[in-house]
Amino acid sequence: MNHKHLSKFLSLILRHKPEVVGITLDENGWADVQELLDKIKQSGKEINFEQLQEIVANNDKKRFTFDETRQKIRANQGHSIAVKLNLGAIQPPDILYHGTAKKYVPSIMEKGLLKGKRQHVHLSGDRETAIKVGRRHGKPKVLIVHAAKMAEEGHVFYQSKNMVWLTDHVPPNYIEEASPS
Ligand code: HQG
Repeated sequence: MNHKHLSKFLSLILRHKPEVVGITLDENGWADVQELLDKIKQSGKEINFEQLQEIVANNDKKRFTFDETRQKIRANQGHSIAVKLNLGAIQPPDILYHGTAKKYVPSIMEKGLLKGKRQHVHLSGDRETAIKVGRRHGKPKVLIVHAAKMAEEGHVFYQSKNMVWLTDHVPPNYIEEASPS
């Protein structure tokens, strides 16, 4: 498998369905590296430790991290299964961005941003990243989130190791439609 396919397969295993290769994650989302490699091979796909290291180091979004011993690996964010990432609450900047598809905007302006199947709502620190995230769903639309105001009013923010901003829910009153750039 090439880098992109392996990265997608690892996302599936480490964020959503470890059972596809018959492993389990611990409560903090860590998988045993040797077991992961063995079970991926048993599932019929080619992977070795060097490729895994390459993905951890060079993946475009730094989606995965080893522990200090390199015996464990986990996804930095994006989980649908319940894992405790033990991220500390952190003060967000004034404004964060959410990239979505145009077709979702009416529903978002009504209900706010919902985390859906994931553990958090995902926000980006810059508009360019938000456009890329939105494009995954259709014609991209960038929404401005008044994050500092949210924090002031009691909403908690986290930042994943790969710099994605996370929160539980963004009510509509903190969301503004960005003018097309
Ligand atoms: C939308 C990628 C209707 C939301 C990215 C999004 C990210 C609503 C979709 C990470 C809604 C969920 C997550 C509402 C939210 N009504 N639609 N009330 N509230 N939505 O994929 O944020 O490449 O679960 O706007 O970079 O797109 O996988 O979330 O369009 O960080 O590493 O519902 O995934 O990272 O879609 O993406 P997703 P997301 P990776």
